[in-house]
Amino acid sequence: GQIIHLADYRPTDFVLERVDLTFDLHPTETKVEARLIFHRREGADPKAPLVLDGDELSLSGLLLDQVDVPASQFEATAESLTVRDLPESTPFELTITTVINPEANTQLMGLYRSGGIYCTQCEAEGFRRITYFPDRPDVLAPYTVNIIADKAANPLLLSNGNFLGGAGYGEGKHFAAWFDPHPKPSYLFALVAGDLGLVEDTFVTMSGREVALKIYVEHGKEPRAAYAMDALKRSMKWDEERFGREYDLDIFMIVAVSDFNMGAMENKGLNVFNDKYVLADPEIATDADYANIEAIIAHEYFHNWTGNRITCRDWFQLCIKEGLTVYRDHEFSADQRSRPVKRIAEVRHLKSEQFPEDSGPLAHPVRPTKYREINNFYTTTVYEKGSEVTRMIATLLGRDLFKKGMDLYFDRHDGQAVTIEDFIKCFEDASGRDLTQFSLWYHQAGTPLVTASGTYDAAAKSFTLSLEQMVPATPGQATKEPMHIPLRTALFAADGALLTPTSVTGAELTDDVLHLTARTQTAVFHDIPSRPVLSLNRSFSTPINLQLSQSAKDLALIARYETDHFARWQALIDLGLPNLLQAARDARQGIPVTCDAAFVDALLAAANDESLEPAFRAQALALPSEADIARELGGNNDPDAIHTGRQAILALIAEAGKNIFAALYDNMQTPGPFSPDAASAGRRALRNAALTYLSQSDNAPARAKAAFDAANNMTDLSAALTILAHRFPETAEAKAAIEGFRDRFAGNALVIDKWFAIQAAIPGAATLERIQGLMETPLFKRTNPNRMRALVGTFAFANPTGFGRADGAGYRFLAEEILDIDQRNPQLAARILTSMRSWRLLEPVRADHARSALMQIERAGNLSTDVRDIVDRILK
Ligand code: HT7
Ligand code: ZN
Repeated sequence: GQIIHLADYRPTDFVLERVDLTFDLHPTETKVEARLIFHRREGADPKAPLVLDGDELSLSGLLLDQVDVPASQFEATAESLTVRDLPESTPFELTITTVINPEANTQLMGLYRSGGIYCTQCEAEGFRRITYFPDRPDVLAPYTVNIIADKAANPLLLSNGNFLGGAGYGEGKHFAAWFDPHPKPSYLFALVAGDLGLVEDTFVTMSGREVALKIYVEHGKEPRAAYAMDALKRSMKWDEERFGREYDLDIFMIVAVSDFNMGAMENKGLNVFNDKYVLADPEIATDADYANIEAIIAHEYFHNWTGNRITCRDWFQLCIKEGLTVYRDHEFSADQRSRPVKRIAEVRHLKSEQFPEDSGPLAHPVRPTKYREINNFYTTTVYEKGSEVTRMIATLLGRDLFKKGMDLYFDRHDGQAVTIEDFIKCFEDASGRDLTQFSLWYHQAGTPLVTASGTYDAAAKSFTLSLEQMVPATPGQATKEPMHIPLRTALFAADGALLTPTSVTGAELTDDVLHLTARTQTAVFHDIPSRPVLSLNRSFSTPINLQLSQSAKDLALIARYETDHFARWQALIDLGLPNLLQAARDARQGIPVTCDAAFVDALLAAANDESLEPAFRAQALALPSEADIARELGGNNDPDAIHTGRQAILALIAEAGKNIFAALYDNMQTPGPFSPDAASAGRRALRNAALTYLSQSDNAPARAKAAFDAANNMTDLSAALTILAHRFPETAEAKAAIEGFRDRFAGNALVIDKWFAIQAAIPGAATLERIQGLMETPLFKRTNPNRMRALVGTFAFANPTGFGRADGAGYRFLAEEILDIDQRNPQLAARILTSMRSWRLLEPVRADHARSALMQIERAGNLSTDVRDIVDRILK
């Protein structure tokens, strides 16, 4: 794997006019005939050869304008096909034949066969595993696709675009033809064939066209696709109303498959989904599953405009489709559910996933400038920080100018493959604002640290806010420029009333957005009648670490009176965090853990406040995770001490809030039939949070066991099982629940993944042996990415005390698993390996064990480029 540099980008010498593909499907010998019409680009070297990409391919035939190409005119290897002496100015047709083996494709990239279904995954560079091709996103063409296959085994033959027709083909075969008129890059190509059940509906677009909606799932699972269909229709409507985007084909299809490397894929008109993100009913899906399905269905659908109609010029520009589309799906979910609760969940996720990436060895800019393996750049920085950067553009411009900029982007670039610079220019042109400094958010890695302090001058009635920003060094970027940081800001009086200054000097303030643009800046708020309480970075308007020392009293005031509910939640976190950090330190020293009453009181007040929505109250009760505490401690971390300290704080809250939790547990029942709506989900979340605290103060499993026995939906059942397994793993109640759950759901792999994941996250050193035992059960399948992620992934990413046990056995186990997975599925192996990215924050004994395990991987022969890239960067 060589390093690819953004600076080396240049357009192709040949323009691809159209693509005509014929697949003769066979489990082990699929014949692919690709007819490609090219012409030489104006101004290109008239002698330049045509060089096409391949990956593990072998060429079976090559025609130029229907005539055999002599061996002297081309050269074919597994990785490329080079054809020389091509016409200088006239179009020509190249017919390329390859034979590929879908059954043997364990990487799940290109054309593969799983569970009897043929399916493709072409992003980022999978199409080159099907045929030789200019496999890069700036080569766009309309596609015709003919599929021939055995009719009995494959009644369904699907590809992108609109259906042209089909017929019998002799010898028990049949064929179907599809045409996609919208020019697309190869990464959006898709083919699916097999025998699946169908759920159908229709959607009438804003201009009155009827679109056929089809979701294909395993036979018998059709009723479980109803929620996904509903989410799809809501997404289509929302994109019309909010962004003016109408769907553009006669048909939109989703296919659910069980072997898939990621969540889903936005292939034009034919989305392919991990079945985990399609199938739901109350018996098998949690409220979190419903929310994920809604978000991912929306995300892939929204790509039709942000990604498909307008795509990336090269893979460095990935955030132009991913960051923007995540922003769009976040906004969709915020509109469908509760905006503040959604924002809290986003920020929790950003801080627990993206912040560690941005402060560790894998840190990279939202728009990177080099990569060795593009699969390793589908990161939380490109996706989630990319979304935050888009959100900041909306914050800077305001709703109307942001919309004007988006409209301009759609008008100006429809049908093109573009760059971040093109995207930003649309907002500059729409608003007249210079976004040069702002664009550093795309180019500088690292989470900025903003240090703030305020002083009140009673005589002058002014409040002075001193701000300083520092962007930490990251790999390859030692020094940084100051960024444009938009901080939503408010001041409150002692009675909770909002204080509005008559003017602000020293920094621009637009509405409630204070613009920090210099390294240090002092903003003075004038005509403030009394000492104000400062609420900074409301709604998390900018993804920074904020250092602002505030008294417990001030934080409690924000937690009670802020009109921005995100800021209320943040204030509760800020009240609680010092206690959790001190608890970890005390636990390490063997000192008894204590907790400030101000924090406990504020938390219980929020939990008990009926004017707040239950989902918010549940978020307030969910303490920062052990990983969050480790990140905040910042080094020399002992996972056992962090766990012990956090549990002690939980116990103190549980004891103090006994009566409140008991009342909540009784009052938050959701009467009537199950509904996945956000309000009902919020009540369940609050009730299960109460159950967690009650079980802590009971110090006995009876209440959780009763909840497990009474549960009539997966949210409650899995919450109760989690309490039993995590808190009381050695009791008869926990053992019976674990077995009962398995016996009840043994036939449903997606539910068994929950069973695996719950057990993989049981705190403590003994979990490793449990996992090794579970891997030997017939319910576990090594080749399935969902199973691997549920068991090995959860252990490595979400079980600090088990994975990080002091003898290093967890790290050694992971190293061996990574080497094994890498033989079959490098993309999956590399992704799970990123769980080691924060190893340098561990205390020295564990850090040594972690380093040895990483070196064991690094020393292994025949590593994939994917794993080699990650292990090298993590160790550097
Ligand atoms: N655009 C897709 C990202 C993706 C992917 C999906 C499935 C398998 C492999 C993949 N490589 C890249 C999904 C998305 O973000 O919408
Ligand atoms: Zn996406």
